[in-house]
Amino acid sequence: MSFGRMPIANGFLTREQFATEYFFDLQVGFCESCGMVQLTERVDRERLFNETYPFFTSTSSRMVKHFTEFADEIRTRHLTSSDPLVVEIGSNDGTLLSSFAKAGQRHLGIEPSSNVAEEARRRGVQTLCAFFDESLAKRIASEHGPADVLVGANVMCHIPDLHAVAKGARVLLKPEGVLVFEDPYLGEIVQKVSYDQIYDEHVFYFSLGSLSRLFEQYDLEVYDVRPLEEHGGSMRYYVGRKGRHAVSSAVEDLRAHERALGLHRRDTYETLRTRIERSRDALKDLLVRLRKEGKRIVGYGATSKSTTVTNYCGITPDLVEFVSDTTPIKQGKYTPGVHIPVRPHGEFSARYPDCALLFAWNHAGEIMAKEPQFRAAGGRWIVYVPQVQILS
Ligand code: DWN
Repeated sequence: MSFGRMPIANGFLTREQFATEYFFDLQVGFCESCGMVQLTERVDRERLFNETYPFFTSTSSRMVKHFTEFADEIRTRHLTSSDPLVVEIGSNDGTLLSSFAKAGQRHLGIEPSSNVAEEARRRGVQTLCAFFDESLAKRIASEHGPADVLVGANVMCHIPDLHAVAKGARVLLKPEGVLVFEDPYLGEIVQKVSYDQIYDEHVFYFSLGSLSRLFEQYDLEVYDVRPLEEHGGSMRYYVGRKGRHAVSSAVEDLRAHERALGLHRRDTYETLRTRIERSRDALKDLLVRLRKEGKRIVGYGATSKSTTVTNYCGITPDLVEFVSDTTPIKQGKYTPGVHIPVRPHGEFSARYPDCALLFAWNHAGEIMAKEPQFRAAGGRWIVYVPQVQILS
């Protein structure tokens, strides 16, 4: 399926940069032989992850709590040897690893965006500014010894060469070591029509079926899975050397669920395409109608995901006045492609709009809990996942 020309999802820019903005064709395809859903054109990784990367995990208090709990799970379930080592791929601002740093446990973060890597170091998290692959895994193993856990949160789906990660995991992990990672789950994307998960950074949209086929090439297997609510519906996968870990019943349950959803069938994605087009039309029609009625609409959360929504649906500044976002590096800039101004949250609360278009819908619980005054002032939330609606 094609979403047309797209800018860099996290390419928030200044007015002076409009003329040189980079665009590419955002297309996603389904491979019938390996079962993977993935982008068919990729953007160079250095364009995406560099010293101006604007996403910091710690901007959401719910995600900070989530990663504290994830760290606790890793510690109790997987770090049972003496003086264990945990390595995180794509460690961002160190939100997950800071738990290990505080506890004085051996850890190492691998983060290619230097600005967020620097933030992690400031928090006391040991961080290497690099992309993870087999040769880096060899280097880490020789300098630090083998790892007990290799972890990735919302990272694996960003890595074009998954084979390099699988090979790296084999090189770096102890024989009983575990690769544990979580990413947005394809089954949720299909069920919720959350097509905004599709953008340049997300090269892959994983299912258990596609990952199992990938890992079996390296004598690795997914031996456990855990569904998560984070990021609109994610899946945590536990991967180890084949035969080293008991395979949980959750794995077979998820296989059955995927068969029932038809994730292995082409027609599932043809139906999804139609549902995405309907969602696009419904959202655009709603915004146009509200504007004709004289309503002010402001976006909430300048997410990467919103770049797909605004550009694919044609949501321009005449429909959405500005987008409120708490991330300083995004404020004062414009959203990619459609160039809606990004403003600090203070501008949202100083003069509430009639409607807030919830681009950060994956943080809906956290956001709505802290915005009771918007509702009290008569403001209404517009959401588009799982369907386009004004919340009553
Ligand atoms: O995979 C990825 C995920 C994990 O994070 C990356 N490729 C990039 C990023 O995706 P995203 O930008 O879609 O993530 P979020 O977490 O949905 O972004 C939320 C945005 O909303 C941030 O810019 C912060 C902002 N925000 C806000 O203004 N007020 C967030 C909260 C919770 C708030 O209360």
